[in-house]
Amino acid sequence: MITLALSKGRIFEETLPLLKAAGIEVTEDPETSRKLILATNRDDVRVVLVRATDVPTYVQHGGADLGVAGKDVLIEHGGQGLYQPLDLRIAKCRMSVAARADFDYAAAVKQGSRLRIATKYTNVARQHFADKGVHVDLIKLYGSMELAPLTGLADAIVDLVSTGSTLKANQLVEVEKIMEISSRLVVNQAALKLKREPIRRLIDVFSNAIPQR
Ligand code: PRT
Ligand code: MG
Repeated sequence: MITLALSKGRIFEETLPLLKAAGIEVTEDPETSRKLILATNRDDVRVVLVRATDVPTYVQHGGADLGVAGKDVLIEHGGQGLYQPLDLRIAKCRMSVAARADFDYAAAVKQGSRLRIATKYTNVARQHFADKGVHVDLIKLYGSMELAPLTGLADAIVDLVSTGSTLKANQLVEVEKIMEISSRLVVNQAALKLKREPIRRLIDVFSNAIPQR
């Protein structure tokens, strides 16, 4: 049995075409079913649904053989014990710094001001500002980062941006791009040895089915 860990939503949706290329069809819809283990048309493949941030943990500890996780999630997790053979180029977005339109980020950086940065991505943020030589106080949040600059909790946020409409709706502007983000295939290292053939085959098919945009 091969167990694949996916999160509901965009990662599940965007992984489906890759699975299809491998002849795998998930026979239940995660949006309507309450099941956390989903069967497929293949007796030897199943999908487990976990929170996006839990995918690396499941795969690292063998709760799943493979998984699909965003680069954002992998950097924060650290990637220990994970083989990362493929950038699947799905669930694309970017990690950026955003602030209120009336906050002069460039000037604050230039003056060497200490910035309060709210984010879920403390590892990425710490590294980014250290590289720039900017002193920051990091405020760890678990969601709704956009609210932080609006309430005075922080000067700026580090968050994912795709269309930009969430920032716009909250009168925030993207002031700096940090990195491009996409999702990777992650594989448990022991599974790679014990189930080498079926896992290799999956990696090969996925690799040929990756969107080229
Ligand atoms: O949503 P939930 O709390 O259940 O979990 P999650 O946010 O961890 O999962 P999910 O499914 O939302 O995201 C899974 C992965 O998709 C992330 O780890 C990213 O690698 C990737 N991804 C791609 C995104 C986005 N695009 C994205 N736009 N993840 C989140 N967003 C959010 C962003 O945080 C912001 O709130 O969407 C909002 C911005 O979108 P725009 O289009 O308004 O700019
Ligand atoms: Mg989300």
